[in-house]
Amino acid sequence: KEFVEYKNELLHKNVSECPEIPPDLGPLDIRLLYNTNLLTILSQNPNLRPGGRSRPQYCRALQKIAIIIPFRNRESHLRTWLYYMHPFLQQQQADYGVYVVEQIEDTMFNRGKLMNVGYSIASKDYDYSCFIFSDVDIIPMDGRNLYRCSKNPRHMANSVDKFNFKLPYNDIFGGIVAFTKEHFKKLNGFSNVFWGWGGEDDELFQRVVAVGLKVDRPDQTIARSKMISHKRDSGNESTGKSFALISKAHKRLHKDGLSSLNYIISITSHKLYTKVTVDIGNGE
Ligand code: UD2
Ligand code: MN
Repeated sequence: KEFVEYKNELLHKNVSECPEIPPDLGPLDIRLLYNTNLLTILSQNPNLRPGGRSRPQYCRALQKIAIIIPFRNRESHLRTWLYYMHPFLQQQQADYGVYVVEQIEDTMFNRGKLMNVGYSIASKDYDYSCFIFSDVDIIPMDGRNLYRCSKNPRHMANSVDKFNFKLPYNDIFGGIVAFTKEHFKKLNGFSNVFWGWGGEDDELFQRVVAVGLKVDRPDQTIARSKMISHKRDSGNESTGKSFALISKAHKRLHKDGLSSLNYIISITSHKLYTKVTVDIGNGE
């Protein structure tokens, strides 16, 4: 078996590069009420490898993409995401892996810290060059919306139905963001100190600015996406502390983030994704 894998690797190195723009992409019919189950998704994605990995068979992808999803108690959203996104990413000829980072314990949710954990685990798994940090509840409506990194950090949730396909404010940086490995390291990842809802995304934007980078956004027509409607989760209330934290973002940049990450972890390889289960504490 190992020999077969080794041979496959060698063969794959020799196939030609994939085109920058994959063929046959267009608008998609996304119906979020669709209720599916994991077996259906599995049968519709026969070529997935363990841990929710895939890569194009007949060409070599230009980027290796880790998709990091912060998660707790959103099973039905995750099923919907997997149902749409595995075919979507394969159609885009992506070389990718899906990492669902689940916070156990019913302490306050910490989206930023979960993203950092996902980055650090995925980096050890494969030679990823691009990291896409995505909420579990956003589904793109057009195949031409390439899930890729670009020259600058990219905000990809710039055309969500919930906000009437507009930016609710100029510097919004939530929902889905894509970073090259180099850029994510440069800004020391997300802050780890945002517990509860809100602010971690705005802080990340401040970090991008502080290290002198600019933000790209995809074309707003092509980037149209749906967010599954939901209430605020319990355990993810707003603490009201974000605003004060963000105003000091630049002071924490180098000491709070990837450089100060601590957690207790277990990793399970599911067929549709790699589940990273973490205890990230409660901020004390
Ligand atoms: C906005 C942002 C989101 C984040 C949040 C503030 C957009 C489109 N979205 O979304 O990225 O910045 O505000 O923190 O700008 N989650 C769980 N379980 C929980 C709580 C959260 O799995 O109990 C995960 C899940 O992936 C979810 C994400 O965290 O999609 C963000 O939480 P949200 O969906 O409640 O936040 P929302 O929709 O207000
Ligand atoms: Mn949401």
